[in-house]
Parts: sequence; C-alpha cells; structure tokens
Amino acid sequence: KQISIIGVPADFGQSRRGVDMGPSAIRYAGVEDRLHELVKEIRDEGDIPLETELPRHQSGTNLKNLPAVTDGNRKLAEKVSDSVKEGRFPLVLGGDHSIAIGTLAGLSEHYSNLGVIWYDAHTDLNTAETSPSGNIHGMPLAVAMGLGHEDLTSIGNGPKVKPENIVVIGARSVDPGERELVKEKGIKVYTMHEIDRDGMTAVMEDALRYLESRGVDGIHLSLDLDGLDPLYTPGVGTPVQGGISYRESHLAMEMLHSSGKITSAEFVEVNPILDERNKTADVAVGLMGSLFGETLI
Ligand code: DIR
Ligand code: MN
Ligand code: MN
Ligand code: MN
Repeated sequence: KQISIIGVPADFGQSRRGVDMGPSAIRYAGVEDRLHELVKEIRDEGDIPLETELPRHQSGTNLKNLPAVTDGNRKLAEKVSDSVKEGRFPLVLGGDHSIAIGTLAGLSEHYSNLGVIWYDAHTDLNTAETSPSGNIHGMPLAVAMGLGHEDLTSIGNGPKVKPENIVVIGARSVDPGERELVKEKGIKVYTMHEIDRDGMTAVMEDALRYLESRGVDGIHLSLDLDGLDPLYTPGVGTPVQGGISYRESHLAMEMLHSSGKITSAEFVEVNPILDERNKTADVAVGLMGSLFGETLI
C-alpha cells in the first residue's frame, strides 16, 4: 500500500474550537513512524488550505458556517480524488466530521458502488430540517446519500453512497429525524446494544459479510473518535458515555485489516483542547496501526 496522509484542519462543522488542531495532534502522536514499517510508502501531503475569512452565517439557512464547509469540502474532494487516481490509499485526518462530505465526494469519482463503515456514537444523518443543532458535522452521511442542503449535495456528482451500502457501528445517540431516516432507507446500524449482545467479533463479521453481499467495489472507514467510550478518547466535542472499548476498537481494526477490503479511511473529531495529554490522538494512531496490520507479536 502507498498511503497519502491528507490533513483537514476544519472546525466549522460544529461549535467547539480546537478540532482544527486535530491533524497536528495526530502527527505529533507519531502517525508516520507508526505506519511506515507497515506499508510500502507513506507520503504526508500536508493540510488542505482552508479559507478562514468566509462569512460564518448565510441567510436563509440554519446551517452553521455553510460557506466555509462547502469551500473546504470542494478542495478536499479534489485532493482525495487525485490520490485515488494515483493509486494511493487516502488517509484523511480531521478536523470535525463534516469533512466526510468532501472525502466521500472525492471517492465517488472512482467507486460506483462504494461501501461505508461509519464508526461513531452518532449516525450523522441529520438534514437542515431535522438537525437540532445546525452543526454540519451531524449531517455528512445524509449529504453523501444526496439528502440535505444543495450547496453540500452538489459537491461532486450525484449521490455518493447508496443507503444499503452503509453500516454504522457504535451508535448510541440518535436524533428523532435520524431514526426515521434509518428506518425509511433501511440503513444497517449496529448500536451498542448489538455490540454488547453479540460481541465485536460477530458484529464486524456480519458487517463485512453484509457489505460483501452488496457487491461493493471499495470500503471507506469513517472513524469518529467519539465512537469509543470517552474513557479512552476524552478529546472529542460530543462525548457520549457507554461507548466502544479500546480493545474492541483494536479488534475491529484488526478484522478490517485481515479482510483486505478497506480502500480509504478517515479519523475525525480529535480536539486537543479538550484532550488529556494527547490521549485521543495517541489512540487514533494506535488504531491506524491495527488497521494497517500491526500485531501484538
Ligand atoms: C447531533 C450530534 N446528532 C447533531 N452529532 C454529532 O448535532 O446533529 N455527530 N456529534 O458526530
Ligand atoms: Mn520507523
Ligand atoms: Mn460523527
Ligand atoms: Mn460522533
């Protein structure tokens, strides 16, 4: 594998400052050193240049920072698309989860039946109509299905992901409108209930089997660090108790590695201001190690 690291110092998809420093925190936690033994080549492409001067509010919408989110995601989509075009594995470092809009838009130029694993405490399926917060980081999965504000859905061409090609893992905070969309579209969601009841091994096996049955031509892992319990990843903007454990998360990454099916990944919502001694970025880098084939012996 040849990996392209793409940093996205974005914080405009939500309201807590500091998550724009996520890419730096992950680099300081040693991502390059950790991965370079495991893959053929790793190239740090630096950070996407984001506009910080765009207006924060746009009339006629409750979406926060819509112009900045739109602009940043257009740039990111292009960068991700270029790296896939060169045969590289895009490893995107956030930034808040709104950046998944750009990642998925870039990927969809090369995959016609992309599978997505959404590892998150939330389902990120809100639209302007259902969002309780106006925070775009709660919307990227809906946008990728073609639902939401047209400034966002128009990044790239057409819908990026089919609802039946999505699996959510770790959900435990789902808004009423999101719940309706899950049912309406038949999205596969493994909540904490399924993880507790069946164990992470069974959940991951089932998730991979499901995506395989969909005939996907690639699988993107979108990992929100708040999917883990805040005991392990306290440096996130919207922590939710009762999450996935550290060991379960490593197991999940190891299983994704042995499947050989993952074609791109992003790690988002690392906020060093809210963190304890860069713990959350350290966990993120450890999980990347397992995703790319690190073993204990
Ligand atoms: C909530 C929080 N569902 C919202 N979403 C988060 O604002 O839409 N997603 N934190 O990661
Ligand atoms: Mn080394
Ligand atoms: Mn998220
Ligand atoms: Mn989340």
